[in-house]
Amino acid sequence: MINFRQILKVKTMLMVTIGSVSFAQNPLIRDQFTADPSARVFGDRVYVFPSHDILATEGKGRKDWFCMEDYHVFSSANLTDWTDHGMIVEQNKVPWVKPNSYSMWAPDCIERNGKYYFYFPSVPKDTINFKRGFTVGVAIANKPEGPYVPESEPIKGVRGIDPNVFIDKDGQAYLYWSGGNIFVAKLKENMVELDSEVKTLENLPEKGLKEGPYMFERNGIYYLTYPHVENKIERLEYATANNPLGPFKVAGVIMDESPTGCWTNHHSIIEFKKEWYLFYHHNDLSPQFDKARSIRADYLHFNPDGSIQKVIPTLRGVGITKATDQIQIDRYSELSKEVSISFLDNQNSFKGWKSTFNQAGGWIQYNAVDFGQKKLKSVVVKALSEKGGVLQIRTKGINQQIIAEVIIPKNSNWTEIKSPLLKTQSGVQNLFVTSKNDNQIEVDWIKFE
Ligand code: FUB
Repeated sequence: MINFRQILKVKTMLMVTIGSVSFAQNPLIRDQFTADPSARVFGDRVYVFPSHDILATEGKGRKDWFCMEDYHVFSSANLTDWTDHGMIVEQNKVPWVKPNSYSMWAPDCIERNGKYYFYFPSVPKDTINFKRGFTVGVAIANKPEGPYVPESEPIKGVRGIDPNVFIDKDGQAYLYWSGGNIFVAKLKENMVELDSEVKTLENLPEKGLKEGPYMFERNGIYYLTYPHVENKIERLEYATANNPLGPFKVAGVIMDESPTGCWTNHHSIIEFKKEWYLFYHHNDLSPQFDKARSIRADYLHFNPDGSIQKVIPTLRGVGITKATDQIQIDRYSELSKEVSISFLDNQNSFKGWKSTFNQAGGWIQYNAVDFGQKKLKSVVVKALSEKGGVLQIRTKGINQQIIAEVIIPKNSNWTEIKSPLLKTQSGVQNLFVTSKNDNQIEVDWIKFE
C-alpha cells in the first residue's frame, strides 16, 4: 500500500523532472541532446518521443558511438513552449534489456483505447538467441507522459531497430521496423504481439541502408517514409501505396542529406491544427560529433497530386515567438553575408549562439514575432561591442520604417541596452535587425517590453 510519504516523494520527483522551455526555433530542445523524434498528436498537444543521446565515457557506453540509457517525453500545445516531462523509461529498469548496454535507440508511441504504447528497440539480455542485435519492446501507460510500465519480454518475432506503429482507419495496427531493409507485420489488438508473418517491404531502393520507417495516411495514399543512404549519408525519402502493406512505389526525396555531414537523419510527420510538420534531427549542439543530435521541426507541404514538397531545413523552425521573450535572432529566417553565427561559449554549446554583425548594412531577418495587442514601449538588446555601434530594428521590411535605434556603448562585457520604441507594434510581425556602421556588434538576444 502506498503511504503519504511515498506520494510526497513521487510528487517531489515529478516537480524535479518536469521542466519548461520556450523555443519556437531549431533545435527544439537546448538543455540535452535529443534524436530520432517520433511526434504524435494526443488531444490538443504534440508529444515528441525522441532518443536521448549522451556522450560515452570510460566504462559507460562505447566511445565514438551512439550512447543512450533512457527516454524523455516532451510536449507542447503551440510548438513554441515545450515541457520536458522527464524520464519515462530507463535501460536498467526494463526486465529484458541487457544492463548498461546504452542502446535505447529510436522509439515510437501510439494511443489505443485510452492506453499509450511506447515501442523502443534495445539489446536483449538473451544475446545468445539474438547473437548480436536488437529487438523491440513495449512499455504501457494511461497518459502520454507516463508513468510507463515496461512489458517483461520483448515482442516475439521482431529483430531490428526503429519501431514505428500505424493504426489504419479499419482499426488494424501495423508494426514497421528496420534492420538493413524495412519490415512490417500486423499487431494484435493487445498491441504487444505480432498477428502475421513478417513481410520485407519490396520495391524500395536496393542499394544503401534504409532504416527509420514512418508510415502515415492522407487522402487514401499510404506514405512509407524512411532515411536512405543513396550516396554517402542519409536523406529522407518516401514511397507510396494504396494500403499499409504495399507494394510501394518510390516517390521522391523529402529532405536532402545534411549539408554539414550529420550521417543519420530520422523523422516523423504529423498534422496539427491544419498544418503538416516534419520532425527530424541534426547535430546542431555537437558539430564535431554527429552521434549527439538535436531534434528539429519544419513545415511540410503537399502538392495537389499528393506528392510531398522537399523540405529545406531551417533554423527558424516553426511556431511564433512572443515579442516579450528573449528572441534568439541567431535562429534567423534569413541573413546577409556580413553577419556570422557562432556559439556563445565553445566549451559549452548548451549556452546557445550569438549573431555577430561585422559590417555596416549587415542584417538578420527573424520571422513571426507576436507583439499581441500590448502597447510595448521599448526594446532590450543583450549585446557586446568593443568599439560601440548602432543597431536599427524594423518590422515591415529591410528598407522600411525604423521602429527602434539602439546605441550599443563601447563595452567588452555583455550588456543589456534598453531603447524606446519609435512606433508601437501589434500582431505578428517579421523583424529586421541591421547594423548602421562597420564596428563589430555581437548580439545574444532581443526582447520587447
Ligand atoms: O539513434 C540511433 C539510430 O540512429 C537510430 O535508430 C537510427 O534511425 C539512426 O537515427
